[in-house]
Amino acid sequence: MTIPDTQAASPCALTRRRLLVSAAALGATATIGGMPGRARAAGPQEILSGSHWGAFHARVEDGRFVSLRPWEKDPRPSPTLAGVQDIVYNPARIRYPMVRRAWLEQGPGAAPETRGTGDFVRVSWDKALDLVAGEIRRMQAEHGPWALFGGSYGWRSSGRVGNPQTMLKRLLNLSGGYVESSSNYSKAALEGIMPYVVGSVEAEGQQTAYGTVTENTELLVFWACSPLGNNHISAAIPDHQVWGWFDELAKRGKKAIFIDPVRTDACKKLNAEWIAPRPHTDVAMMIGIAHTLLSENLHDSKFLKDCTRGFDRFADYLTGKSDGIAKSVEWAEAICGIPAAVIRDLARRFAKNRTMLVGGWATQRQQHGEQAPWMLITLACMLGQIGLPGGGFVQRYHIDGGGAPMSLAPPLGNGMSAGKRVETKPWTEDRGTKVIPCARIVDMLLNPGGEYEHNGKRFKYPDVRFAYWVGGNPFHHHQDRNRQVAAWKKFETFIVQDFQWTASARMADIVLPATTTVERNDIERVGPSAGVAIMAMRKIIDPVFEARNDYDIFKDLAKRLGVEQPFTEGKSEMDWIRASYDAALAAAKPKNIPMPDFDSFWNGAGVVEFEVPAASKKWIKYAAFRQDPLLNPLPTPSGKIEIFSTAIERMKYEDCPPHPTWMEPVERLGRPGKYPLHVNSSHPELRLHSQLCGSAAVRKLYEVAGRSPCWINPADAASRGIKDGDTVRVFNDRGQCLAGAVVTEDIRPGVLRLQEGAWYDPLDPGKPDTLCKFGDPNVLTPDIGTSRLSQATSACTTMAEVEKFQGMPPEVTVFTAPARAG
Ligand SMILES: Nc1nc2c(c(=O)[nH]1)N[C@H]1C(S)=C(S)[C@@H](COP(=O)(O)OP(=O)(O)OC[C@H]3O[C@@H](n4cnc5c(=O)[nH]c(N)nc54)[C@H](O)[C@@H]3O)O[C@H]1N2
Ligand SMILES: Nc1nc2c(c(=O)[nH]1)N[C@H]1C(S)=C(S)[C@@H](COP(=O)(O)OP(=O)(O)OC[C@H]3O[C@@H](n4cnc5c(=O)[nH]c(N)nc54)[C@H](O)[C@@H]3O)O[C@H]1N2
Ligand SMILES: [Mo]
Repeated sequence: MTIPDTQAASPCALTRRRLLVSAAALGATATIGGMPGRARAAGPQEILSGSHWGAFHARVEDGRFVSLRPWEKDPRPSPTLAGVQDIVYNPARIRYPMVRRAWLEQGPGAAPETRGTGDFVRVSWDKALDLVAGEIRRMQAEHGPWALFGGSYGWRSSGRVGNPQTMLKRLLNLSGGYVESSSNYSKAALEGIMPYVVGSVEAEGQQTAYGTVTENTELLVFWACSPLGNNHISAAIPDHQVWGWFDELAKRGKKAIFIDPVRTDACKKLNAEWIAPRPHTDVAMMIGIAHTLLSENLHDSKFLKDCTRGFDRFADYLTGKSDGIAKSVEWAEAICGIPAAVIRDLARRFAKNRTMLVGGWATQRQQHGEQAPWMLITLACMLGQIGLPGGGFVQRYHIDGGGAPMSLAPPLGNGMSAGKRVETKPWTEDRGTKVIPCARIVDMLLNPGGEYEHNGKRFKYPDVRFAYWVGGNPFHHHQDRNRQVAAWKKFETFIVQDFQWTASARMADIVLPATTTVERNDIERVGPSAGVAIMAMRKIIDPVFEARNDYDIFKDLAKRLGVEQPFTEGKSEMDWIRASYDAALAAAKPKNIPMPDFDSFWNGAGVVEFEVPAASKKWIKYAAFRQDPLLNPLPTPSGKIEIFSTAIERMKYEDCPPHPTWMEPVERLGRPGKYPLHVNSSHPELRLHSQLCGSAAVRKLYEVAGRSPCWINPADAASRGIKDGDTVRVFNDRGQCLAGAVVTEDIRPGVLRLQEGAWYDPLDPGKPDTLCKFGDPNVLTPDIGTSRLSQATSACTTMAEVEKFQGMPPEVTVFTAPARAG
């Protein structure tokens, strides 16, 4: 075995050498030096590791990660996996610490209009860390903890220990405090409303097992849900079990309906019925179905009486007793565009069959997004099948394999905690809140001291001047890009720590290059819900260029801020990995679940698999509650599912009434407005948000005219003279972007699909209304809260127009480092 020279000097390489000796002495062959599969002789080596896109064997030659192949136990490897290698050696890689020139020469806050122009100066790591630590100290001294934003949201990488967001919080907590963010961009409206309805955030953990549905469900309804496309990835390491489930459903010819403006892969796979209402009108359509159930006496009065509260109030709304408008199928048709007869027929079929309503989350990422999940559950309550095998509702089949049966895998430890908060200055009420809803960040920047409402209370925005972002890409995930670019000028200092030149990194004052997971060690679960295995994510290669591990960066900052000991607790990264595994081991022991000790695990196969008990495969959510709602109440005020909530009624929010309600959004398809087309910014099959967008190998799989694809129905394309493969310009009053036209019958007329996560590539950086050259839908989306209840993102409330781009389209330049930052 040869150890490349670059590694020989590292402590890790020394450990490997020592292990090599002992492994050889024991006569081990395949397992050498913590690198199972490494051949003893010089030459290529293979290392097993994992990522958001799957587990894989990495091939290493002369210290370079040259290729990968999927883990043999992955039943359906994602085509994106190649990107995991491609992003390591990539022209968009951040090579060195960088500082924006004006900031460096003139100080914090100088010439904010040069943010994003790419005018960076390379500095040494020492200098960069001095600047960052100095800024944290200055902010705390001149202002106080309310001036620092550490709520850095984002999906980072897989890995239990290498969580840079926890590290950032720990550093900022130990060194004076900061402003935090709450909830997420994924399902904040659902998380806002569900505690009032079922007493928990609901769409977490084990859902009714796939097998239960296969065996018992007669009619499977996917409502705004893309169960294959969205299961390519996972927060941990995906096991892709859902494909096996779909094979089985297809084999059995399971009856399924997909209600979605897009005909998804899953819909095609099951050869299912496709119903495409106008986007943003699902609540009206569901209410129409509910009206039929009530008027035709198809609802389950016993279930409603025993297990729910407030149906009578909702029934008065359905019939029009409360507001004078009967919510008939004809009323619903006028809103959602689906013929009344079809809506009525759906109601009858739902009631006649064992029906499972499977909700996705796009409909709650819209203005009034609280209503769709609430109404889905209300519909399920009326059908009365909640808690029966294969009936009721589920809101998590499309992510992290939510219906995969839970294995015996014990939970891994989470590495370090966010630590103890030691505030430099007392945080008085006039300084504003300590926690903002994450999607309200731009409102916060534009209105320091401004008041807002959230979940029944009033808050005040703090006066933030500094932000440090790790593991997230706000110039992908946030809405109304141009408003955001303008608001960002408020920051005196914006720091981004990432491994690639995302749009956010380009907007930074200080850029710190981090490693990717293949350049460090970590540990993770395979199959998050099911937890079929625990896997070592072993370091594959040494850091590329001057990239450093997040842990080492934060450790050095902690040292500069005088908090190194409380930050590290004297532990190395490997000590934290061991502690994470040992937590699982400790949980497994009393249950007699077999697991090797850490050293055998790490130096051995690097993967421990777990059994799936038979009972898990038949798991039914809410079964105990249904069986005896008095003995097993839900943690709501009534112990039942609340179709009417007195707690919400007390808030008096006209944008979130006390029972599910149809409310017109600010803009939607089917209502007079300036722009005629709905923009569907659903999640990309072949990326995780903006992650892997930097990979040319993966982009090749979907790019059109060198840009992100824009799906358009043939009718809409023809009336605009757009042909498949054309470069198009999508625009509204908020912004504009280019994209590549895909003319397809798989999208409903009146709807465009521009998948989220396409890198923002401004033609004229920092200028309002500049053209994004690659296809970021968030130049078009509005930055408004769903309601005062949740204050979640309304990304899916967007209308626009599209035209064929005339002239020579500008070159896409976002996939290489800024010219002066090479
Ligand atoms: N229009 C529209 N917008 C949306 C959505 C939508 O449906 N429509 N969806 C929203 C949703 S649900 C979400 S969750 C958000 C997602 O938004 P984000 O989570 O911000 O998106 P990611 O692309 O996953 O960004 C992760 C970033 O972390 C970096 N990173 C990865 N690993 C590491 C690491 O180890 N260390 C460091 N320092 N950095 C690392 C990556 O390079 C990348 O830049 O987007 C939201 N935005
Ligand atoms: N491959 C891949 N998988 C992912 C992600 C990713 O980036 N890539 N992101 C992950 C994350 S963080 C999250 S939060 C989840 C997101 O999970 P979701 O929010 O459920 O995912 P989306 O893809 O935005 O939307 C799901 C489906 O809803 C449809 N839809 C959109 N608007 C409407 C509407 O108004 N009415 C109806 N009936 N249907 C509508 C879309 O066309 C799409 O097919 O996905 C996760 N899975
Ligand atoms: Mo998300």
